[in-house]
Amino acid sequence: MRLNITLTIALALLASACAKADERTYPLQGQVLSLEPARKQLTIKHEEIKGFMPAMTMPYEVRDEKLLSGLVAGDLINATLVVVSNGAYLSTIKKVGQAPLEKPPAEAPNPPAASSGFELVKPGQPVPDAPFLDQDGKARRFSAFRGAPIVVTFIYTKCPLPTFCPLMDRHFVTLQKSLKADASLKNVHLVTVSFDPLTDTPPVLKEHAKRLSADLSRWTFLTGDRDEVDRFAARFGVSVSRAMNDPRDITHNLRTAIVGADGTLVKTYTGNDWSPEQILADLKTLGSRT
Ligand SMILES: [Cu+2]
Repeated sequence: MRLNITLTIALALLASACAKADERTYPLQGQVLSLEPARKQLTIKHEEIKGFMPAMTMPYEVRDEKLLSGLVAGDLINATLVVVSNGAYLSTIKKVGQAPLEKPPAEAPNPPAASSGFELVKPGQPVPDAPFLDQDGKARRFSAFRGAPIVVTFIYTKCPLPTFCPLMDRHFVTLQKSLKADASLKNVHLVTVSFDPLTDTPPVLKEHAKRLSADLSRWTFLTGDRDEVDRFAARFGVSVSRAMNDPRDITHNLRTAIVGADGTLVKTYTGNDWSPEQILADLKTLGSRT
């Protein structure tokens, strides 16, 4: 019995040591802009996290929803950000003050079309066209992908948070595998557009594709003129803002979309809570429709 307990403790210690191996923690200071207790999420406008990411406004997750109780928008907090290989969450949150809210959270809908000049594409409407460069530096217009259904997403390769752009990459890796395995979906093409052309040049995208084991005959990485990319992405609901003093300091939301073989929008997925299974299911209904 005694031996058993010792063994159990030893195993538990070993397990926690392993779990901690790739875990990094950072202090995070900022202001709560909004709370979504049902999704165990809160949006925080935070200061630079030294050695990890610039100042940013982003949604963060908690694993323990009790951490959110008593918090309201406007609270100033000190928190601990835990980053693991495939996720990130806040493990402690301490309220240290209150301040008036300045501006709406980053995930707020884009400004009305009249003021921005960019209207969101609606399902059934043709998606915009734009010139891009692919990972080989070859000129590719978005319209050139017509003829096959496309799943398109928007990322930047330097994105530090595993639950954001890197999650889109992991989902696309999963999609690539499933599309290969399903004969009825074998013509579906994956497209990843970078909204950080300054860093994400064709060679950088090529290296990124390699790291993801992307099959370039089914998955294309695009970069291009920053204004063109921004205009194109905005039509899908992507909003990107870059710091004045460092354009690589990017605050962004996430959008992923299915575009039909005829070049019209089928469906847009918001944020990071869609699953590859959901997209596969939607692609299948698309296949049976045409
Ligand atoms: Cu990102």
